[in-house]
Amino acid sequence: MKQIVKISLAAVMALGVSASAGTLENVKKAGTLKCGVSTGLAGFAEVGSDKVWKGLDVDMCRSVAAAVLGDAKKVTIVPLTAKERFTALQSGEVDLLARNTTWTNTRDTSMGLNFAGVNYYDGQGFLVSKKLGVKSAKQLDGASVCITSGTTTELTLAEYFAVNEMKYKPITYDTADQVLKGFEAGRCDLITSDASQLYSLRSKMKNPKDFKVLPQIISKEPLGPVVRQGDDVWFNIVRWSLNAMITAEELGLTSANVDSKMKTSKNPEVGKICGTIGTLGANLKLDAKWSYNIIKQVGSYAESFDRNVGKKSPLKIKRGINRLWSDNGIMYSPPFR
Ligand SMILES: N[C@@H](CCC(=O)N[C@@H](CS)C(=O)NCC(=O)O)C(=O)O
Repeated sequence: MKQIVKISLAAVMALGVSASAGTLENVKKAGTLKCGVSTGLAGFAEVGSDKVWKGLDVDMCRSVAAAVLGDAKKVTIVPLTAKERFTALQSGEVDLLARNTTWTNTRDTSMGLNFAGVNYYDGQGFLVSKKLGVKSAKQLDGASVCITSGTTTELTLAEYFAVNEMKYKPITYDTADQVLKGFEAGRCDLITSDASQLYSLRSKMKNPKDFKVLPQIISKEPLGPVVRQGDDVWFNIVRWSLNAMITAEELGLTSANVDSKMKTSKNPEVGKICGTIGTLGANLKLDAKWSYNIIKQVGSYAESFDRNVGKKSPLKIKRGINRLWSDNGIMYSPPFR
C-alpha cells in the first residue's frame, strides 16, 4: 500500500513538473519545434516542389530550431487557418506561431500572447482586375470583396468603407487558397489582404498580368512571431533568434561567409554573435553556438528575404521599409552585447 502511494505521488510530481516546465524544456524533450504557419502562402509558408516547407515564416521557425536544437530541420510544421491560429498557440498545440500575423494591441494583451518582434512590415492593400478600370480604392463603392475570416483585414475593411461612406459585400473564406479560387470564379470584384499576400496570390493566378495591386495602403500590418505570455525564457529566445538574422545582415554575415568571417573579423559583435566571445548563449539558456547555427543553417534576414519573397524569388517584392535602418528602412535589431 505504502509503495503504491509512493509511486503515485512520484507520478503526480513528475506530471506537475512537466506541466509547469517551460517551452524550452518541452521543445528540447520533444526534439522538435512545433511551429504554426499559414495553410499555404507563396513566399511565407508553402510546400516546395521537393515537398519541404519553405518561406519567410518557415525560416523564422527554422531559426528558432537552429538556436534551440542546433538543427534548423528539427521543425514540425503545423498549418493553421487565421481562425485556428491563436487557439493552437494558447492550447500548446504549437510552441511558436509564425503565420503572417499582425501585432496589435488586443492580441498582445488580452489574448494572452506576446509578439517577439517583426519579420515583415506590411500594410493592407487591394488587388483588382485591370479590366475593372479602377485607379483608386475610393472608387470601390458597391464592390464585392473576397477576404479571409478571423483577420485584421476583415476589421480594417469594414472601417475603411464606413469612414469613406462606401458600401461593400464581403465574401468570406477560411484560407488563401479558397480566396484565390473564389476570386478566379468571379465571386468577388477584388481581394483585400496584407499587400505581400496579394503578390503571393497574384503569383498563383493563371494570368497575373491581368491584375494589379492598387497604390493605397490602408493600414499598418507589422507581421511577427508570437508566443504565449508567461514564459520569458522562450520569449527571449524567439525575439533574439529574429534579431540574430537582422544583425547578421547588418554585419555582412551570410551562411556562406560566416565561417571565414568568424575567424578573420576584428569586429567584437561578430565574435559575440558567433559565440566565440561573451556569454550571450548562456544568458538565453542556450548553447554558445545558437546564433552561429541560425546564420550558418538559415542565413541572414537579407538571405531569407531575397530567396523567399525578394529578388531571388518569383514574387520579386522590393525590400521597401523592410530594408535595414542603416539603409533607410525600419528593420532594426538591438545590439549583440
Ligand atoms: N495579417 C493579418 C492577415 C493574416 C491572414 O491570415 N491573411 C490571409 C489572407 S490571404 C492569409 O494569409 N491566409 C493564409 C492561409 O489561408 O493560410 C492578420 O494577422 O490578421
